[in-house]
Amino acid sequence: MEFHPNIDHLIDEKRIRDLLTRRGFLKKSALAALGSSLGIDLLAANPIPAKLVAAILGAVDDPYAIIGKHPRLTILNDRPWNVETPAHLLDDEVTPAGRLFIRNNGIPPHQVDPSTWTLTVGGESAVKEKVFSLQELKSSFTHHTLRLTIECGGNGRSEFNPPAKGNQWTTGAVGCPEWTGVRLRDVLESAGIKDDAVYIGYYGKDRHLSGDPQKNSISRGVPMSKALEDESLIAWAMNGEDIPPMNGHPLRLVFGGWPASTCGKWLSKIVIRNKVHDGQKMGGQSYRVPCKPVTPGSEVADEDMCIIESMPVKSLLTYPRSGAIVPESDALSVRGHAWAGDMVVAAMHTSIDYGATWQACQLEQPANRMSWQRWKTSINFPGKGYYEIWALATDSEGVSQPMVVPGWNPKGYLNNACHRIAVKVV
Ligand SMILES: Nc1nc2c(c(=O)[nH]1)N[C@H]1C(S)=C(S)[C@@H](COP(=O)(O)O)O[C@H]1N2
Ligand SMILES: [Mo]
Repeated sequence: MEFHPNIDHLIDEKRIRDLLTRRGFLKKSALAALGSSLGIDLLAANPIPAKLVAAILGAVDDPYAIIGKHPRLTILNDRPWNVETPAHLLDDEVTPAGRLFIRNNGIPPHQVDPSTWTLTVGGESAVKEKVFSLQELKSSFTHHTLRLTIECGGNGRSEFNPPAKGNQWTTGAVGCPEWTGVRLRDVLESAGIKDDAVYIGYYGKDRHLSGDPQKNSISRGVPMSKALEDESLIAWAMNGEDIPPMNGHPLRLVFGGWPASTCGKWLSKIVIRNKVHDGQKMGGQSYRVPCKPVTPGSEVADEDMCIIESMPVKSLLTYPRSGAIVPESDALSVRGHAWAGDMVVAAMHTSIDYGATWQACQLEQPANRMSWQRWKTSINFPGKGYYEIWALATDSEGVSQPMVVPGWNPKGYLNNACHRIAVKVV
């Protein structure tokens, strides 16, 4: 049993219908015709019965089949694809392929042939340029499998005021799959790292939205210190299978805890740089925030913007889903995940009185560094009524999530405010 709380970011049937009609996947007239063939007025139905949503999606060019994702993910944009995951669909400890968000900046490569795919390692601070086939990469270096949390720097953008342009991510541009690949460090060292190396940059095989083959959609990177960490991977598998096409098949970089924009998909080249990498979306306002706090709504000069590195502490409440109706007699089991960039999460709390009082939760250790951490608790409500449950994580340096949207910035990055869900106790 569920109700529809207005604090919700969740996609419900109404939002699916709105999305379909607004985005032109399905015209209103087609929806009406489909509805009458199913014996129901779909335009009036609110919510659309869940089992009909699949039928509706099947009746159009199913966007979820095209992108290979769970049909309840939220499509924010289809050119390029930007798709996020409602919090209650992120309940698994290891995020399944169908539930990992998509953040594309350009057009993914159409035909990927792993047998001819190559990775070039070069750049002015590489001793020599090296080219690896996928097979050589797999056979030349030790394999590592790690759970690494990737989160878009713009996750949470929709809550900034004044609003920030860009994909209006709510809470779902995050996931923690299990990645298999080789250490970036091992591969860089095989090419040789010159003493003046300070940064790496990546290039991928997706194309710029304009179609211009000279332009990259994105080409970012990380400082050498991050590149050389044990957990920095060049991965070809996710959850023991090929990486899904929209998430970078056949090869991608994975840096846990940093903006996922550093995790180059459809990876074809890595450059070792003697300066901060200057590829597409490294400069200007992209993936950068004001170096000093600014008044909401200000314009900030490019030279006053700093590159985002390790992401701040954050958590999600993944069970129950917002809108749950709970019997008064039962204690409610609540759970979610928490993560803290390069650090670990040291404590987790929940509140049912808008942050006035907090109760400590059980918190598990990460499976490995930079994996999100499972937290759980049991809540006894003082009586019947409407409640919000707030989740608050604290990192190993004692820094907690803010309860309101923090640090306004022009592009709406780094919103790590507490996640909230609503429940009714009856
Ligand atoms: N080649 C390439 N790599 C890319 C991107 C892209 O558009 N092209 N998007 C980046 C951004 S901004 C993010 S948040 C992550 C998203 O990873 P995902 O789509 O697998 O969730 O990929 C990063 N790597
Ligand atoms: Mo991103």
